[in-house]
Amino acid sequence: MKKTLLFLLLTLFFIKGINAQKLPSFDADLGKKSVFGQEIRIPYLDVVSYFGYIKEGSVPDEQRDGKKYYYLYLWIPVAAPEIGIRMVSPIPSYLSPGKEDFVMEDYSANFNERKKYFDTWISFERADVITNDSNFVANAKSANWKMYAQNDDTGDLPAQPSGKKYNSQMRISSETSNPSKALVMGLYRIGFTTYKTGEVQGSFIAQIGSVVKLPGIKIAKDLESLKAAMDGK
Ligand SMILES: [Ca+2]
Repeated sequence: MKKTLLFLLLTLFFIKGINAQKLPSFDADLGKKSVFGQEIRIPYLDVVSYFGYIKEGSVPDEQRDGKKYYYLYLWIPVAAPEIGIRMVSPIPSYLSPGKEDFVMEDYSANFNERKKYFDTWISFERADVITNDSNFVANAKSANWKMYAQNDDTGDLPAQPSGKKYNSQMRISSETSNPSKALVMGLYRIGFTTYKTGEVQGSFIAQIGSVVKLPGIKIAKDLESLKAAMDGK
């Protein structure tokens, strides 16, 4: 009896310990309710993670409004009613990639430097490319991109080592009445840079949350790698 109790207490302690070693739950807007003045949200059903690192002297994918922009390309294989995007820098020491997670080569190569961080700023855009065929990369390179949303800071995520809550998070709802802002199947990209004009350097974790399962979702730092991943190579 005593042993059982001890076991239960230890298990509880262990579970609580694990829960304390996680990012906050990534909750959806969809189905949000207010009960007795308290906001209740349901966590995203599917959350995929990308572990990355931008090293010193990296060449950005683009200069936009004087800012050094990097992209993560996403293939979203099914239409989604809502998608959440968040980015945390640096990657907290208690997080490491799981089997399902996407990992950038530079993340593993710069593992010892993972405490370096930047003030994240993110955007989410969709390309007018909706089919995966042999022209995918060429089509994607000349695609038109539609801006869906941008975010600089959120109070929902842990503070950066500076003590400032400068990490980023946003939720995007599919606008069914406006086809140009619908979350249809196709090619998307998360743009990221730093709030102040300057160098983007350090480790980051990007997460994509969805209220529906996204089987076959792929994330990659360039279009060629994305195409290879989409083709299962
Ligand atoms: Ca920020």
